[in-house]
Amino acid sequence: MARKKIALIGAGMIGGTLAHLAAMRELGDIVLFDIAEGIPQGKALDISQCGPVEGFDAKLAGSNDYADIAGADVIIVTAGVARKPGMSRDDLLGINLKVMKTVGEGIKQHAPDAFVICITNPLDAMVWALREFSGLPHNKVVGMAGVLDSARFATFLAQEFGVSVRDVNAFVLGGHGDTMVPVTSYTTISGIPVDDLVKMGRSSKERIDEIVKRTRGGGGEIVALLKTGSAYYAPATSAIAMAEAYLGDQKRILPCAVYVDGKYGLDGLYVGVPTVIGANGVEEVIEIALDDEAKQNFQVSVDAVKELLEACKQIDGSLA
Ligand code: A3D
Repeated sequence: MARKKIALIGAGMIGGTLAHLAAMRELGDIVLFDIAEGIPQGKALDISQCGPVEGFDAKLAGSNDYADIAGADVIIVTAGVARKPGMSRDDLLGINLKVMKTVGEGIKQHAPDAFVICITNPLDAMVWALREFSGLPHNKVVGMAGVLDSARFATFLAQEFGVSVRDVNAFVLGGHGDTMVPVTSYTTISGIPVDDLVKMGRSSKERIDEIVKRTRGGGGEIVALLKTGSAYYAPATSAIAMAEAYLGDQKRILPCAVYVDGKYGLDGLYVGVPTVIGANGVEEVIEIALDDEAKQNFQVSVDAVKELLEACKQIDGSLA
């Protein structure tokens, strides 16, 4: 069987980490694409030289030409800029929207059969725009945020309860950012709901509320520490888990930013919900019952995503 091909659009901090992880796990041969000349080539060469030490078989190539992504099975998009001091949210939106346009057109022309995972921020708007510009089916274009957000939630909960991260199953819904909805009633430790553990006196509502708040601000906490960029190890690992679910037809239920039409009261919006990922991409959106508080929070999140989409449509008339 031919080896799979993974194309990484954007060879920055997350792109480089993705390439390293994908090579170590032998997901396939890897193409790093970027508009910056030399960066994707240099990273590809550097990572390929890990091969003899790690013992992985993966060919890596760097490119500035979209033709080189042809035939990719999975594409992970991190191209764009991060928000810098003095830059408004609309400035960022305008810049990354243009990037999504060129990336979407590149994918449409050269790799229309790929499963595409978008990471570029603002996530819920960019994954929508990328789908629009690429014209790929909705089930083949997803956004990575929920896996990362729930990993952050799980990390903090494992610390709080003094248990292994492996036993924590954390549940996060909604858009990526301040309005995300960590749902404690569906968050369990070895099957025991966190809310029950609180009732058993193993933590308090106040402590869990603090953890929820810290999870919502999880990206910002890392930006404040790094000062020159944003998180990249955990975002890359999270996207690789999604790619593996697709490539291995694993039918994993992962929180992803997907196109929701007819569930959660939505008629066609990209937002974070539990999703079955398998060989057909998004195979199912799972609609769970939400309590009143989660429902309200989810609505706030949905409204924030809708506001971003309106701003995108103002900037690029072709999206209206
Ligand atoms: P960075 O290291 O700056 O890499 C971005 C790369 O994109 C750079 O190498 C640029 O040269 C390249 N680039 C810019 N324009 C284009 C273009 N038109 N075509 C191809 N490549 C281009 O950033 P990063 O890797 O740290 O982060 C990438 C993105 O992920 C940013 O938008 C972050 O905000 C976002 N991010 C999202 C999450 C989520 O959970 C959703 C988490 C962390 C970062």
